[in-house]
Amino acid sequence: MDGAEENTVETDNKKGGFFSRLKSGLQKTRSSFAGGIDRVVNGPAEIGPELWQELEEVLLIADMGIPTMTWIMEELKKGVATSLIREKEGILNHLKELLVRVLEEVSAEELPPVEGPCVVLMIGINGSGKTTTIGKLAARYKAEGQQVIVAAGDTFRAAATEQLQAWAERTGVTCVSQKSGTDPSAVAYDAVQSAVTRNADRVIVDTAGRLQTNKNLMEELKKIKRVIGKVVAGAPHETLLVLDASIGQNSLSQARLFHDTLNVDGLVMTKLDGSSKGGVLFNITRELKVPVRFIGVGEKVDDLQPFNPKSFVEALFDK
Ligand SMILES: Nc1nc2c(ncn2[C@@H]2O[C@H](COP(=O)(O)OP(=O)(O)O)[C@@H](O)[C@H]2O)c(=O)[nH]1
Ligand SMILES: [Mg+2]
Repeated sequence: MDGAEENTVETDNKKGGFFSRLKSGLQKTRSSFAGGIDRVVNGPAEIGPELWQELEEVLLIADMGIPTMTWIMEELKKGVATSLIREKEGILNHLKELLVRVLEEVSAEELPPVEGPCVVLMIGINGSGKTTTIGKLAARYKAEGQQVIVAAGDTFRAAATEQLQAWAERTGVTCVSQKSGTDPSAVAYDAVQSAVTRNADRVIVDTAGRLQTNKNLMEELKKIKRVIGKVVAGAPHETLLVLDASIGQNSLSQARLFHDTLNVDGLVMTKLDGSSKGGVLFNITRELKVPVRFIGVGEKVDDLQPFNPKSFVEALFDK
């Protein structure tokens, strides 16, 4: 652990258990993945084919995916060949460094300052956690002193609008909505327009998530993007794809579809608390070259955390 990392973890702890919440949120992945690595490294097999095979299995069970698993295994073997890794215990540290490297290669850039409201578009399939994440984000930005407007762009299901309204009420932000069945781009347009008029700092637009293979949905989302861009130049400033970690590798093909059509800027990985397949996060980052911006580790308002590669890997392996 280097100095900077120590510092992060320490600050996290001072901030009232940010790190320990991350740790407990990752419980299932921790026990299958970190626990599995631990068993292999402390098991009877010495460095060699048997040990490598055991490690491969652990990586695959955590849904790391074959390309990422293969890369990690090659790097570990290289580490042994160049004597960077001299004993089994060295494998763990090297593995941690590799995992951080995967995540940091595509780390998120700070958004340049925005003229007028910053517009965030949330996309993803039904049930991935869009509306919940918007509620959590709204609360977070409000606490930072921002004036936030949320837009009920999932007009496909009446319950979706009510759900967002409930979050808005609870967090004390404005919700712009129209009756169910309205063109979602009209709702988005209204919300961004009203943010300009009121000088609001941020607009977060919810969207529908009927099956991603449905071409209409992609067209609908593209239209929302276009319409928003007509109100505020450069908007949406951020398009965030929300993915459910509990579905593991299936979220990669989903992510590809959305990214190909809509050019995703960042990922929100939800339900890490209910998943033992958290390893998928490494594979998606590496395959898509899109950074994870936030992770969801529970259903409560403060169960959304900005993503930090070092803290994430540290929390996965922390005893
Ligand atoms: N355990 C857990 N549940 C979550 C998380 N994020 C969302 N959910 C739940 O997932 C379900 C679907 O979320 P919702 O926001 O309605 O998804 P949407 O259809 O994409 O808008 C709800 O029951 C949420 O409470 C998370 O990080 N952890
Ligand atoms: Mg929703």
